[in-house]
Amino acid sequence: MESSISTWVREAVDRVRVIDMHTHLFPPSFSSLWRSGADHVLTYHYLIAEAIRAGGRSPEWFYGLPLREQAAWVYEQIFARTSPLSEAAMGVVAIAQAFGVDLQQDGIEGLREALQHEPSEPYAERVFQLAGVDQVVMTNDPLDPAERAHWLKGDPVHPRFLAALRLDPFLGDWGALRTCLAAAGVSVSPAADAPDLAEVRRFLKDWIGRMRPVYLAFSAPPEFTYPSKEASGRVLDACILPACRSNGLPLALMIGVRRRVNPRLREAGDASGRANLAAVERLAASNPDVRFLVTVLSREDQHELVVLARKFANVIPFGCWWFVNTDTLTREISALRLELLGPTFVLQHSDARVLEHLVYKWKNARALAVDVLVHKYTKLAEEGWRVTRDEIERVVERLFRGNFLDVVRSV
Ligand code: FIX
Ligand code: ZN
Repeated sequence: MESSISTWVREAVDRVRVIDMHTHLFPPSFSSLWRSGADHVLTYHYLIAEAIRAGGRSPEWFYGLPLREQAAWVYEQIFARTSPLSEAAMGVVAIAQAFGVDLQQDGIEGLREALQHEPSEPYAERVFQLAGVDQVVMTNDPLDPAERAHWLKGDPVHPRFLAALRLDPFLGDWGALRTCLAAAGVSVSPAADAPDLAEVRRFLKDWIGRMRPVYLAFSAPPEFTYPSKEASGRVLDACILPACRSNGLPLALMIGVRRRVNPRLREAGDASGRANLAAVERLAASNPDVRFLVTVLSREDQHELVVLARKFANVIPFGCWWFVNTDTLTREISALRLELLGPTFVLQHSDARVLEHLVYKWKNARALAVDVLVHKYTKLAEEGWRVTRDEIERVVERLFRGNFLDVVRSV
């Protein structure tokens, strides 16, 4: 029985076509935002933080280099001078292997030759096939001028790329939001009063119509609280939640990020902190008609989130985000979720920033699913349950795509 279970799980996990519910990827038509190729793979902000630790140079020196030299320097610190043992470094080794590059023999030049830097539909297709991914969800910021330009030009969105309307600035400081909105041609007063909130609602309606997102989302610091009398609290209650309701869209919350604790490191300078999950509890309790996809950044919050999800069916935990997306922690978190929720969560998302990240992030997610599911199904069989191949396939399908599709379709 044990060997059948292991074969059935492995085969189901190998075969499943993933829906990746959170990435930072863009389709080839959004050319200025497209990221692929060896130099981008090597300058992933996870690796920049690690290389600067190891290499003894300042962030200012590093960011002063052109992209190719940054990549070569990261390569030197992490791959040439030591073993690439971190999660992100091993990811590069896995990408190289998937593209037939022997990194130790061919080095960075081998990787540059095998991976394509320019936007290309056939290349995107090849990477999706290698990763076994069907569709990815982007992170779409209507206040980002570069991104806005692509949408306003009407650049076509490839069907493999789904949109998610990302609203971080709407949950931040009202003054800063006013400035961003003004740049997008929307004028609101310092008061954040009813007419201002009506303007924000109009802006969201307009962008939901243009992007056709599968969910709305924001990331928040540990201090995120609900309800709140601040302007951000009013925007959430009077604009974002109504937009979710009237469009039948879930809201994704990514809580626990402390942005730019080391601003010199730029994107690599964010850290994590413990969230206030009582705020999520109040949000879920007061808005039972909205579904919340929730991920938390600190390891310490994972158990509380799962317990909360047991109490509120409109809370759906998703993925192991960023600093908890490691070999050790994804197993711990996914097993915990299965133990307290059964297969009613979204197993993983990639957070890919560079196209080829899909390859290693999903390879890791598949390996974690095999480990956790073989263990659980073996235990289930020992308890006397006649495990079938069919039920394993259904659970794998739910964890890698079905649960997410149910959330975005069923509201
Ligand atoms: O807020 C987010 O979506 C984060 O995932 C990113 O901002 C972060 O930089 C990242 O890439 C983590 O994986
Ligand atoms: Zn992200």
